[in-house]
Amino acid sequence: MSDITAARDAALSDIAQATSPDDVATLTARYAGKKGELSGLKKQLGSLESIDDKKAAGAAINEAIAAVDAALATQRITLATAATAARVESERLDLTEYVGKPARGHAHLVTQAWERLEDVFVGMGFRVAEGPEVETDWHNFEALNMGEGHPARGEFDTLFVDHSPPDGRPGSTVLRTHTSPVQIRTMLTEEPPIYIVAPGRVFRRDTPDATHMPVFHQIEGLVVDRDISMADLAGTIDAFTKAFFGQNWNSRLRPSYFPFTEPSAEFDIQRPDGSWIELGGCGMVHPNVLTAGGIDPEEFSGFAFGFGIDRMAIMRHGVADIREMFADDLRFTEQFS
Ligand code: FA5
Repeated sequence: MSDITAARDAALSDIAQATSPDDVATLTARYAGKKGELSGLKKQLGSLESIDDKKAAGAAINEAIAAVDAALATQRITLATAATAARVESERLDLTEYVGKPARGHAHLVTQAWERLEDVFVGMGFRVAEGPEVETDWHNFEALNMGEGHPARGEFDTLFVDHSPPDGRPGSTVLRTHTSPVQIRTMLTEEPPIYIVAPGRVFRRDTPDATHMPVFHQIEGLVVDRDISMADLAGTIDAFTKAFFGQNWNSRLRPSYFPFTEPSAEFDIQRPDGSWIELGGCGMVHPNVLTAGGIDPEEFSGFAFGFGIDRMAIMRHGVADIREMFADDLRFTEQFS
């Protein structure tokens, strides 16, 4: 009986000193179960002579096993709970900095201008269209009356994409340099009358300065219908200027050149300080472009325009430098909620 008590006490003492769930697992293997040290004592029962002694010793071994099992179970739960608590504590994130200061974000200035532009043009009867940012050379240049080697291609500092489907020629895939390829995609999929605007992101190898970014945004406009004239273009741009900037803002069209429009013009707007800034190009869609879009230039005519959205945003809010909008300085951003 004293061997049984000693074995039980030794086991209980080991269990009490366990410091981790792994320790408990090791002690369970050692003391519990049929192969455990306490069950092993049963082998010695045969050496006892009296039946009563055997019964008493067998009962004492079973009690010892029960006591050890209970101690193991308790220790397992205690240590597992402690381990979980320690892990939770170590993974805790300190969020107190934000408590009590729930700041609501707002759309970026460019997004605000983009959405407002869509609203103004949708209000004038236009539909919103879109096209991919990775374009084929054909849609970005060729179909817009800028065949290979056309000098006007040099005006767009083009970024080329290494991977070159669909025809596999080096340089046949570009990051679109303007939103004008959406004109072609729209003409190829829709019958006139067409009245669309296509806002989107465009890319050029331009060095950032006060009015240029290498990644910027344009909104393209395209109208194709019967008897569309330059007067419709001028009237649309004037109505747009007043709706977007306000009744007191002035704009002007200046003769210019784009391969995809004829005649072409540049659209400038006057800042409150009297200075002018170029916002975009426009003109009557060139017959070659209508033909590339599958439209008969004898039957239909149209106008198109492409404005810089980022420049519109800085104009509207009197921001001196376009780069300010992308510096992510909260002191700047928070002024435009
Ligand atoms: C074009 O991109 C023509 N596709 C516009 C067009 C469309 C003409 C339809 C005729 C018919 P341009 O390269 O001038 O044209 O760019 C148009 C406008 O985008 C500019 O007036 C300017 O407002 C803006 N822009 C051009 N480059 C940048 C730049 N690097 N960063 C910010 N805005 C720019």
